Amino acid sequence: MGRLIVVSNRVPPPEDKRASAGGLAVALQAALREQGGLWLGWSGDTAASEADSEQIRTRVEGNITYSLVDLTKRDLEEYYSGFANRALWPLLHYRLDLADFDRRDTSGYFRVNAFFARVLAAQLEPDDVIWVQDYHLIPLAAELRARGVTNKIGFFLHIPWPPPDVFSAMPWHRRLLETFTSYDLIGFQIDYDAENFVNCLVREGLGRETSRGTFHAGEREFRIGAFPIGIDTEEFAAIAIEAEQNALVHRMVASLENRQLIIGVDRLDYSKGIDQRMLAYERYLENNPSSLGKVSYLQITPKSRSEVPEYAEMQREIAETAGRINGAFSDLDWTPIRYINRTIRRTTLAGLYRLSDVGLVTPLRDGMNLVAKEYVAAQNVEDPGVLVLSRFAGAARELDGAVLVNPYDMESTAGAIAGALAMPLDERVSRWKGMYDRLKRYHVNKWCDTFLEVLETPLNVPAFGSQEEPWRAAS
Ligand code: ADQ
Repeated sequence: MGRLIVVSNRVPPPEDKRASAGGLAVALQAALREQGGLWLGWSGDTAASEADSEQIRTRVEGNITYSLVDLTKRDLEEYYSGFANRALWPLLHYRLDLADFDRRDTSGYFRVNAFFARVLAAQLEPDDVIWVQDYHLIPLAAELRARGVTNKIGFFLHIPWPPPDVFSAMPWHRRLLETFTSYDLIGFQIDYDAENFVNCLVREGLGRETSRGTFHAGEREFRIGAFPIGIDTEEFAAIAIEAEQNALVHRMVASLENRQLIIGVDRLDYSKGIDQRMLAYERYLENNPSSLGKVSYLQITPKSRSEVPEYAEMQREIAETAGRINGAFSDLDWTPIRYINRTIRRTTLAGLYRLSDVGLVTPLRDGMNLVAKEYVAAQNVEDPGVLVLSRFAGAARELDGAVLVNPYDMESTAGAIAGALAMPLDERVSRWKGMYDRLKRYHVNKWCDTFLEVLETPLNVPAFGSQEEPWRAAS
């Protein structure tokens, strides 16, 4: 087996060691270490000119080489902030109302993908296996094929894929869809996304299924499947136990004064439904006057993508909602919402999850949602908290012990919060146990290994048939 080549928009920085890195970066690094390999992506720095962006920097750590590319300001505006984050992100999260389909951004997106392909093609060896991550880099395989690359290329989409009527609202939907047929394996988080994608291909007449999970388009055959991403379950559980000694966690316990705690943890993003969640909590307070002063809701939300106007607007709205609710309900010694706009160390976060009676994870749409999984992993076996989870998060397909809610329905989300806070211990334990066992089985390393195994399985050998759920092909 050749080297593994990972390509993603960002490459993890060198200081991103185990304590701070998320499970995904750690799992990909483990796979790279096992096979030896290369990780290519944007460095996070802006190049002063196009000529400067041609200077590729490399960093070698053991048998992993990191290949870092600087992008120009124009590239970043068009490819990253523009097409990726103002067209594809809202479109793939079903938010046509927020999508901005701009011609210049679109050509910037294809141009930067062609640039990445040129940089990668120059470093490839014949039996390298390439794994492309996420929506920033969809046309990469097509650009590589155009340069004569015949290596195996897989693609994994971390975010949802909508049905054809939503996707086809983008003026360049067919052009983008065509580029997918250059991959050997296209992976989605859950079967619903894979099904939607297959429907898009079929609707456009770009592919047909030849056998379970295998598709044919023009001269090419490729696979489509669902590969729900996991977390480093046992390690996260261990961090959460250690965090009981953490000084910040102690301060939090002291400040609660025996109140129940609800926690929400999300990047500041409209897909996460933070405003709607605060309104549901407000409804819970209104419907349950006896809870006033007895419950605290901690919402930890680091800012993200502030350069995109829709995000700045949303940031203002959420801060206003939190301020209004606090103004209406606070007492001299109690604030109903503690709203924090910063990143928290992974260890502290694990301790805070463990401390919380309820994990409130209510995205309007989410590919998977790792916070839901981390919350479950962090719980105390003897006295676990309750996960209240949106049915529109990919995680809802797996975490059947959660209290599932429709985040657009404030009244029933408020009811679910009340039910979760009052849930008896035996029910909490039995709901939690099934979820934790599942998270142990579908660890992030298993996600990584399974994807690569299917990618490397020849097309005439069944790759999905014998697999235990949830690794099932779209059919
Ligand atoms: P994201 O949209 O970023 O990921 P999510 O899956 O919830 O969403 O992952 C967020 C990560 O950031 C979690 O590991 C969480 O602990 C961390 N995080 C969030 N807030 C934090 C804070 N204040 N401080 C520190 N850490 C914080 C995309 C898709 C998801 C998909 C993932 C992985 O949108 O649906 O699950 O990729 O495939």
